Amino acid sequence: MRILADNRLDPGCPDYWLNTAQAMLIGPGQPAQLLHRDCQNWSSLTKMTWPNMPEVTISMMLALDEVCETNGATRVIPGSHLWSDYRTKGQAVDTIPAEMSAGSALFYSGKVIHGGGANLSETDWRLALHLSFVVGWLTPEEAACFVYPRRLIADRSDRVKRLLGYRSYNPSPLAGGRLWLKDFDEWSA
Ligand SMILES: O=C(O)CCC(=O)C(=O)O
Ligand SMILES: [Fe+2]
Repeated sequence: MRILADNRLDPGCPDYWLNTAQAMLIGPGQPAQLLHRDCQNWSSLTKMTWPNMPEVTISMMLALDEVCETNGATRVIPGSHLWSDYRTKGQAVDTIPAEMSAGSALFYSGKVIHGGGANLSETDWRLALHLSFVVGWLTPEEAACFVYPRRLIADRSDRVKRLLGYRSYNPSPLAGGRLWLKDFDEWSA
């Protein structure tokens, strides 16, 4: 994931950060999620830049147990990141299920159409983790620095702290971002 993020997320801007880290569980009988592109969380940018939109967010879906078509595997439309009109939603019939054994992962561009599948089973939960990053010049969906308070991350590296939102934005490719600034010094309360 790190290699992908380093290479794909606006390589001129190394300062990407955590967007979401969630368990994504789909229970028996749950209907399919609407098909969508994750980049449309930042819909103004999508509107302004599509079809030449830079890669601003990438995601990983990690299977914690077997994930199959019947229990709600993520459905994807390969190639939809290249469609000329971002408003084209695609049809269920165009999707394929990303079936995985436990421990496997699906990595996908924020520009590709996808959605959680319907869980058609009677008892089988779809157990997966979702992790996504977003470039440092956009605001993440989750406020990670409140989810992971300072006492939990005190011993972590500066890189991990920055990924979790403990940082000001610094676009310099060399600096790799700084931690929070106050009066232009590192903030260390
Ligand atoms: O649960 C899934 O398979 C996909 C979830 C998803 O795409 C999302 O929440 O953005
Ligand atoms: Fe999504």
